Amino acid sequence: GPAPVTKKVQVNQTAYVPGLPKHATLVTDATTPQDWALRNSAGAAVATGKATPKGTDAASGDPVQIIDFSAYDTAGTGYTLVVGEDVSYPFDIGVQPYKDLRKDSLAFFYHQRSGIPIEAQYVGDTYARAAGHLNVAPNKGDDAVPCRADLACGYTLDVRGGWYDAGDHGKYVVNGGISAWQVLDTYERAVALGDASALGDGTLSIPENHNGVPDVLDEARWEVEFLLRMQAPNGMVHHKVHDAAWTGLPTLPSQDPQPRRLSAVSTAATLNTAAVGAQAARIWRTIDPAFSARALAAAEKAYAAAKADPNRLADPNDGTGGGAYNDDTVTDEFYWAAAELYTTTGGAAYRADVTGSPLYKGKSLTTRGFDWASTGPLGDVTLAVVPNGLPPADIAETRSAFTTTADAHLAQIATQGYPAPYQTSDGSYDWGSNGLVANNAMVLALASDFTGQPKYRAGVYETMGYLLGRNPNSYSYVSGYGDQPVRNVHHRFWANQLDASLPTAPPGVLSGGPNSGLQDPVAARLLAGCKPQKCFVDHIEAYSLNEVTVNWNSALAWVANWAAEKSDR
Ligand code: 9MR
Repeated sequence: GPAPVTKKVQVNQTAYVPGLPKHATLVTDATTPQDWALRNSAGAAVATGKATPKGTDAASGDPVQIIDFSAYDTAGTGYTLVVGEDVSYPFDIGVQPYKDLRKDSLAFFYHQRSGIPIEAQYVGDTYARAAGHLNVAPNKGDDAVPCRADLACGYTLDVRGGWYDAGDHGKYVVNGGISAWQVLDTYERAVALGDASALGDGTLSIPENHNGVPDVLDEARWEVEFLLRMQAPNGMVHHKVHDAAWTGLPTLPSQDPQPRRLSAVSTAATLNTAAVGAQAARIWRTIDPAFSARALAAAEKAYAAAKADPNRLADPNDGTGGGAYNDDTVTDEFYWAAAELYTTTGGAAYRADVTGSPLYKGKSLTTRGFDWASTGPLGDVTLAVVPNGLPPADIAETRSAFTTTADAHLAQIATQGYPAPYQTSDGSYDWGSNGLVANNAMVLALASDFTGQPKYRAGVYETMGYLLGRNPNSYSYVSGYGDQPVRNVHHRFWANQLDASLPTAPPGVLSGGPNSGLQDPVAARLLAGCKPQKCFVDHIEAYSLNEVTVNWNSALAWVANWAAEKSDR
């Protein structure tokens, strides 16, 4: 692909929304305010001004000034910002990219489906591929997977289906859970607090788009069914299923020759299935009562099993052929599962577990954000959004925990050169920082829903701007969006960088983003000494920086759907 370009004028490469603040970042050693001009697509200056010096930005190390062109509000395409000889990437003033991204970000999940052919009629010839893991040689099926030899479970499980986690072909209950939950919550939040009319049947290009059920639910159900299949006879749930050994890049799902293996059950996986099973049970209560009942029975059985076996932690060293996804704190998974079960059933025992949890009323919300290992806030979202029988004062307190955290995000953005709501204690950027940033944008969005205050809505689009190009690397971290999008994400099929006959990622896929831990050999070789936000390279082998996963795209999809819904307001 083209050589990477780092601009001096960093913009959201897709669109600034009419009526909202519009900011860009100028990288300059100058200490006096610099003159900028906004040019339209014909090259005429339509606005000018002076940038505001901000000094050296902590997260990027860049000396920056902020350009504020909020006053200009004429919709159009092909605008650029110009400072001296430096010209930004072009951008729109408009809303269409957010409407497109709502669908493209959800389309990712169909591409990631296991156990079903990905058909050209839905994705075009470029992205069509054969089904993976259905026991068609050389592939091994997921229909009768034995446990790892040392576990000696004495049974096999049919765990076909679900979504591949990421660039690999593993399927992990811990991580599948948050991802399915967030896709489902995109719908639940729209029904409860917003507008679900753009999420109906026929809105996505998937096989189920004429079955009378909202497509976003059909897509999530593909994963929920998998989470239910991972349940052992005793109610505990297997942590994950994946290859016995890592495969190389590229490898199509249907060409993966490795044997498949179940890892041990874990309390965390069991609670993920309990949480999502309970959530699915209420969503499908009238749509498909039989599925709803099956999901609830599995969820209740899982929760009881987890309570009886509360410390069965996943093995941190079980990382051969798939990720470990180990997590040594499950207080948050217990809280999340209890919150979902209480919301669905109103049961007194679940209620006691919710209100008795140390995490109750938003106590686990942090400015780092939530992820597959810290799921307490998912329970808070449900309790704050979906009608339930808790005291109104408690629900109000939970909601105010979101606005307090959102205020901290806005305060941070105000200090930054590039708007990335995300704070760790030491300033480091974690593996999957873009997923955390997107989840923090979800907190801003919920604060907007709860209060109606415009500052939170503006913060969501500012954050989208960071993900879509206003960052020190001049990358849109979303494939297919902007003039310099990521093109070489870590993926075994979208491996065009290694094999020109294979595609690049389809539009709407979020790269993991900067990771100051430099946890792969390419990152270690190319980025020693990098400032946190600059620890990034668009390289297919840089799996600790540039992989894609279901949990990061579920965060993107949630926020993109919110942004699309709110863009016309
Ligand atoms: O997203 C996960 C990140 O939080 C962890 O730090 C990292 C190392 O354990 O693993 C990430 O998850 C990967 C998983 O283990 C395997 N599939 C790809 C995932 C994304 O890189």
